[in-house]
Amino acid sequence: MPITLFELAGASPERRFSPYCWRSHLALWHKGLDFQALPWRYNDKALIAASGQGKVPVLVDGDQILHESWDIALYLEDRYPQAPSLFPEGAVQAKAFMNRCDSEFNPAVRWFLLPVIHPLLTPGDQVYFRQSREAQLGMRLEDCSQKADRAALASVLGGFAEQLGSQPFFAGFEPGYSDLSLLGSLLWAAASWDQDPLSDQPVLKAWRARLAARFPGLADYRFQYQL
Ligand SMILES: N[C@@H](CCC(=O)N[C@@H](CS)C(=O)NCC(=O)O)C(=O)O
Repeated sequence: MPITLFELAGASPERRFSPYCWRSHLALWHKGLDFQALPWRYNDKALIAASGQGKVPVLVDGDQILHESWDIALYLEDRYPQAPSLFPEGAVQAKAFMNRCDSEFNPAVRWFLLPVIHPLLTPGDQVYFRQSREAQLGMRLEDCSQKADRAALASVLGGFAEQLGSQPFFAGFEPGYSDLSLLGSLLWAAASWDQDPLSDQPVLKAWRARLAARFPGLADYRFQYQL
């Protein structure tokens, strides 16, 4: 039985916009593993109940059921050591970089994304998304744009561009989980928002094009602009 990845989808099944699910999806591609990536919606909690929690990504590999994108990456590295390593940069560095994506880029971009994701969801998921996100944020989705700060986003991206410098990938000469983490977050944006956060970031744009070219399967999914 092939590996199964449950990942968040909009009303259109080829619109996948979870940054965490993309990390697992890209990790499976990076390792060259055979897998099926099944669309999952917020209201499909029963489908992943065996994982003992209610969030995706969920990976099923034989009798192993995993959740948490980082734990999935560690599992794949351990279970499939003969496939290309996910951590050429070292697992500690990769985790630190992933945490930086989660603590710097994701919070800066989410104000642009949350309002545009809502209409892309199934009608049932629209209700769940509005209730859960508005309760978390303490504001209406429509008011998120007041927090959307282009200068703050540009400053975060500038920091990433500086770190990349003249290296081809964040992990070094070859891509690693650091690269997959930031690309995962950028695919969250690309799947939902019609504006490219990298439009004024030539260094990162060239990095993304280099990395995306490694994953021809991206062509099967729906993005708002050319990566
Ligand atoms: N730390 C987790 C985060 C997973 C997560 O938040 N997934 C979201 C989709 S982006 C989810 O499934 N949310 C379900 C819900 O809000 O009910 C990971 O890295 O896997």
